[in-house]
Amino acid sequence: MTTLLILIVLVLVAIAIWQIGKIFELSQMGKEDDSSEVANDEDNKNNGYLLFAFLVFIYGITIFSFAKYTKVLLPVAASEHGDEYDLLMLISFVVIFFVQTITQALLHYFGYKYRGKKGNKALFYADNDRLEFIWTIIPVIVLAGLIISGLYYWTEIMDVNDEDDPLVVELYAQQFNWTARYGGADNVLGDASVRLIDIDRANVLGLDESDPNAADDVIVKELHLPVGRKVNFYMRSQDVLHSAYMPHFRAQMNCVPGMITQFSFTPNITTEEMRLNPDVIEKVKRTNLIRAEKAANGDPNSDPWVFDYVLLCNKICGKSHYNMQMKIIVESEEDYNKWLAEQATFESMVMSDEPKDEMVEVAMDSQDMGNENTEEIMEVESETGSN
Ligand SMILES: [Cu+2]
Repeated sequence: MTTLLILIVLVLVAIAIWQIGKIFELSQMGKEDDSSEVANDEDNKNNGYLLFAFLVFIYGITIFSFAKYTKVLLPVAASEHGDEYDLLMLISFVVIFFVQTITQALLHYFGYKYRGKKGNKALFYADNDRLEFIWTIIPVIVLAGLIISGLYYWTEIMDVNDEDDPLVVELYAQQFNWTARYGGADNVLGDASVRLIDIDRANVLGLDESDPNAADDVIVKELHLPVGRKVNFYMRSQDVLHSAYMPHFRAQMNCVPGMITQFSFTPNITTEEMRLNPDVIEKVKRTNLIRAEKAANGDPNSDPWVFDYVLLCNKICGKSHYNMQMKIIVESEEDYNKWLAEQATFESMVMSDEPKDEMVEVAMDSQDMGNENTEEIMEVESETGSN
């Protein structure tokens, strides 16, 4: 409320100043030479120089951004297609950077050179076929190259097929957490539908208990992937649009309620290896410096951070969207198999009468997560006193 009142006061003050200016202008009318309102050569020259000042400003801010912020970019891609993806990005950036640097300089220089001068008359120049040909054909060639190579990589990356015995994983999105499901020993996902979700029986993903493929499915809250093996992801959403975003693997796919979307990639750098990457080491160091400062002030979330791959939600899906994530661990085939063997199957948790504590925990987690975060947000809101 206070903010609104201050804003209204500021607007009223601005209007008052403007009106006073108007009155002053009117009172000066006829007293002096009216031509003071028309730009003269001196004004045009000053504006020409200001163009150069602006040019220096945009080049300066570009250089500054490169120097200061390139370090926050993602480290090297951890998937096989990632290098191609990054190359495409790099080519696009180089082309845009080159063209914009030159055109901005020309634009501002000509703005200065052909500034208004008393007695100068514009040249009537209808057209020039050769010039038009040049500035049409160059963008055509460059854009066609970008688009064709982009299409080539796109079809390659988006081709989800069953070649090379891919690992099958389902990513299940809901407000505000992720659940992963493995096909189990047969590597085939059992049928599932949101209509079959039974929280009391801890069937959180709505697996079809009559489908024999569902029995050995493994449902987990942490995604483990064997390095060097292709993974086919199948995404589902329970409620609203989410997007499974795995930035380190240069992978993203929307999760749409009522349909299954898919993406495929082969992770090629393990978590342990990535932690030794110089860029990652630097990033961890910088982050932990900030965290140490927070710890000194007694702020929350100040524990030292260790790098991990992460699955994020990249569609604003509600209050706790910002914290909708799941840890991804890329490890050797051996470690992966060991981990998977330790996980309980759907059958042992839900379909049999065995104790199903762990599964209930997963269900409880799913229920709680949103609430916890909601409380956090409300706390932050009340602290900052926003309204
Ligand atoms: Cu989401």
